[in-house]
Amino acid sequence: MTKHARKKFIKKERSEQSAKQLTKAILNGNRKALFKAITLIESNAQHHQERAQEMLQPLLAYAGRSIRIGITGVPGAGKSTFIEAFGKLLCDQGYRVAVLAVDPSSTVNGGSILGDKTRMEELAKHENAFIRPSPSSGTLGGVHKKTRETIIACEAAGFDLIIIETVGIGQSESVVRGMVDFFLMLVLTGAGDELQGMKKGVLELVDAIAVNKADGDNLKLAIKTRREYAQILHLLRPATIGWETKAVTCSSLTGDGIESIWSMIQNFTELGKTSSVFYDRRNAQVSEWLHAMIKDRLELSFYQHEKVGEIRNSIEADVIQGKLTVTKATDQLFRAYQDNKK
Ligand SMILES: Nc1nc2c(ncn2[C@@H]2O[C@H](COP(=O)(O)OP(=O)(O)O)[C@@H](O)[C@H]2O)c(=O)[nH]1
Ligand SMILES: [Mg+2]
Repeated sequence: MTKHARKKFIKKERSEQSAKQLTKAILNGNRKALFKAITLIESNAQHHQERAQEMLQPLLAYAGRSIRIGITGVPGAGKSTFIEAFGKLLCDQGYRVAVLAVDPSSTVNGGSILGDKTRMEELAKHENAFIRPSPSSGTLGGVHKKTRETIIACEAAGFDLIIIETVGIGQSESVVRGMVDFFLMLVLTGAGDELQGMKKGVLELVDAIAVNKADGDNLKLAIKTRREYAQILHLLRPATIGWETKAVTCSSLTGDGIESIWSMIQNFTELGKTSSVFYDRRNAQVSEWLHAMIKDRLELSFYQHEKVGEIRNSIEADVIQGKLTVTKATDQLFRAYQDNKK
């Protein structure tokens, strides 16, 4: 063995060992190990990614046993406050709850993470809770992959519920729908106004709408808003086969309606497991994840390809000037891509 090869071998041995140790610690529910694991998952460094994969592979067998809940809503709808109340209720009942925040806006507005942390202060202190703010960088697709892998690590560490908070900004909702079992949207009173600005499509992604802040002077209006949503939902396609999308009210401040949201989610899960809709969705989600990753990687490999890079601009110019059909241009680029691979 050359000196270099030996160095490489030792490095690999070491990282394998530490990945194994990490895997073991996670299975023991060690919170520090889980934090470390997520840091590895979120890192873009090649050697971190490799270690993350070594660690995740054996964890797979222990994953999948939680209920994954997505929470969306416009900023200010009360998501963090809701998660605090809901999470505490469940933690007090002995469930172990992990909260992951997928907040693409936090890259732009760094303050939101801090804000959320303070709002979930009590939950964060609970021995049964684990709170992890969103990755601070990456594309939507990248965040997606990392969050999914983080879910696996949290499940292997024994968390019964994984709550994913997202910001209602259109694109992130379908991403989160693709990784959760139950999707809840928090809304504010005055459905009319909000519905105008909201794409109908979002209502077809969620399993329930909760009109939050149904307390004090706002209670009456909240009840009215709930009814308006219920009427609209009747006209739309439900997100989950065999489940009618529900409209409810709740207050994260007084706690009203929070317990019944939990009963609703339990009911949803039981129904889905009996009919197998629950498992079918999970299977479809994993397939989608695989296909999305293949697509990402192919695209990257195509655009990073040297030969493709050399001819791409001139071919594109020909297309724009009407000298070449788009199909022919694609054929030429693919030929360059494939020739060089052989
Ligand atoms: N009255 C009332 N205020 C609430 C309720 N839930 C949240 N809030 C307030 O609404 C504001 C936004 O809440 P936050 O949880 O940060 O919303 P997020 O941006 O959706 O995470 C905060 O000032 C909360 O105190 C509620 O149920 N009732
Ligand atoms: Mg929040």
